[in-house]
Amino acid sequence: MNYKNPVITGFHPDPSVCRSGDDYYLVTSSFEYFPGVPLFHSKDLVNWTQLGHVLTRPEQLDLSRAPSSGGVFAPTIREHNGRFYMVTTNVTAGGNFFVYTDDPHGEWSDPIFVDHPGIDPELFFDEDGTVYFTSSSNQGIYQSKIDVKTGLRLSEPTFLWTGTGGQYPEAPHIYRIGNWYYLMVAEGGTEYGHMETIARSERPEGPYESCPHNPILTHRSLLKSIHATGHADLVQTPEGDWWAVFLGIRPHGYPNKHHLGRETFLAPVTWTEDGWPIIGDNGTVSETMSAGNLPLQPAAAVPVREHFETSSLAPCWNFMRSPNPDNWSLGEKESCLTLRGNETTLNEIGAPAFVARRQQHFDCDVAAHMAFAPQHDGEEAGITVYMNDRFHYELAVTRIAGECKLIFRRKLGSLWKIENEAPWTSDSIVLHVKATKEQYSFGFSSKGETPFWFGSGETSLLATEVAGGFTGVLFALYATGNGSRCESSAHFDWFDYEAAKQ
Ligand code: 6LW
Repeated sequence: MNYKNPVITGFHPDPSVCRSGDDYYLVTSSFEYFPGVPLFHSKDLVNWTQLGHVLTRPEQLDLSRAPSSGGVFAPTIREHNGRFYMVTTNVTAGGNFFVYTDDPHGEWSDPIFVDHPGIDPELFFDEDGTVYFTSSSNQGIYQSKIDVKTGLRLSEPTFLWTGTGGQYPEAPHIYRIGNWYYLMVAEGGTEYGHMETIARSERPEGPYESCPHNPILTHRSLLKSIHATGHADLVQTPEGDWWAVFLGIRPHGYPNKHHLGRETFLAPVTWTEDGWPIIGDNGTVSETMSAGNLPLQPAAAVPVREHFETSSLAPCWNFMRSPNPDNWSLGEKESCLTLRGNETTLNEIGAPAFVARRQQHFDCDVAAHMAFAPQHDGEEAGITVYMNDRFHYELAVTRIAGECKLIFRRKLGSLWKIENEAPWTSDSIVLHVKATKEQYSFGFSSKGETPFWFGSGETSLLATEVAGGFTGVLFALYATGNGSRCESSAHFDWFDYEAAKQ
């Protein structure tokens, strides 16, 4: 049987995986979005279901000052003696910390901060009980011993390895396999020069000897549909096979551009005769690969329509930064998501009324029914296709000079312009976005019938190569008072996300 890469599509970078029995758990980074660190479960490494997030409480995660692509960087997940640990960095508040749980389907602990520099931390539990904290700092990999109960550092950070000479050696992971300690890292930067390299030692502290076959994964300078492969983590199946999860991108057009962010890929790992792992086909991977012995079990399909009927939001939804509880509610109006805009606009480093899900398919249709009647000039609500505070498109109802209007607006760097507007008298509207690989089309209808198309924007102008940063495009329902708090609320009673049939 074959499987399709990426195994988790859309903005899901920096994957880390662990196994407990025949259950696999995987986390990805989340930057300025709340809750932090999406958490997935799988029985087969191919089909993943999002359980929720690791960092769900404001006490666990302060994103109030996180700029776009600040906040939570790459996490590592590990299981040790029945306890699960997730370690990461809040680059905007507090630095390195970990949380733990004995039930990955439940709540995780408050953060335990660790006074160790750098990003991309990992915890390695050695057989003698020593716990090593390893991270990337100052163009090198550094390690200290810690007390995992308190987070206190028990030794000074010491230098381990710089990798093979690529920029940004990062995402270190240590594995005890056979008689060796392997130290695997990403190098080259998370863009087109990305790669994965490995070294080994008889001791966790080194000295580490570089693998003669490095890099063990890279697509740099190859003619491939997948690029930027790297930032890998290894896992062994109960049957003894090894697999790697890692990030990659799917650029398109010329020159290359990608707008769905960095996604999570999977590839088999084979071992050379001299005892080194190689990822995929001699360090390269494809969109269709053999699942080998993996016991494929398709995950349940996520329903197209979100009815907002439950007391909490489904795991796919996200807020911008530390959410303001006054900005949103469920159930205030029956079976509706209600957004009440505050003064913050989508162009700022703040917490606007914003509830978003990732774009996970190049071709997809999004629609939402909104009831909204702006009472004051500047009150605005609608749907945004959002890459970051400087690059986004929106279709919205607003009031300008006493008149209610439907607008289509584009924010592209320093350009900010309403491209189309029309008088709007109804307090009910269905907003539509149709995405293809090249273009977003924005339209409206009254009950969800064929939309009247009202504006469009290139996907390439929201791409990472243009907009910068570490994230990918999200579709968000939002509201803003453009400088003051809205008196009028926007009510959304359904939201559709439908991948186009292949
Ligand atoms: C991640 C690090 C990186 O923590 O980007 O470029 C950071 N390298 O590995 C955000 O994904």
